[in-house]
Amino acid sequence: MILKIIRQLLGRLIVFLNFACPPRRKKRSQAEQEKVNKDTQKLALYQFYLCPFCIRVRRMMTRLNLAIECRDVKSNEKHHADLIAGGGKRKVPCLRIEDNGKVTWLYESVAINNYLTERFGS
Ligand SMILES: N[C@@H](CCC(=O)N[C@@H](CS)C(=O)NCC(=O)O)C(=O)O
Repeated sequence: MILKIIRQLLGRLIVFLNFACPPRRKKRSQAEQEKVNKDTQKLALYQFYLCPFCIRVRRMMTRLNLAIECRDVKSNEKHHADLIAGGGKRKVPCLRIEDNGKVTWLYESVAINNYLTERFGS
């Protein structure tokens, strides 16, 4: 119970710090950004709003200027069920990647950030 409260408070503090110190957004030409926006429609981040590891990924999304849909697993039962059915476990963050009809579920914030940086960072 106490641990849960501490986790909640810490999560809120990190959300606030993230809000107060947002990363600088990557700038692209309009054509490049449109292409990136199209590509990111095939991605979805399964997450909790207050999870520090999810905030780490959301910051990277802001830094790389990526409009990836965030699907909250705590407040939405369908997203929760989809994560478990597709990814295999209730752990966030998890990035759902659709590529030519094939779906991959990528866990671990560092692995997700590496993937996003490699794909959209240049
Ligand atoms: N090493 C992982 C840690 C992820 C993690 O611990 N996520 C927690 C939320 S902060 C989680 O999914 N816990 C499962 C649960 O609460 O059911 C990462 O960097 O992504």
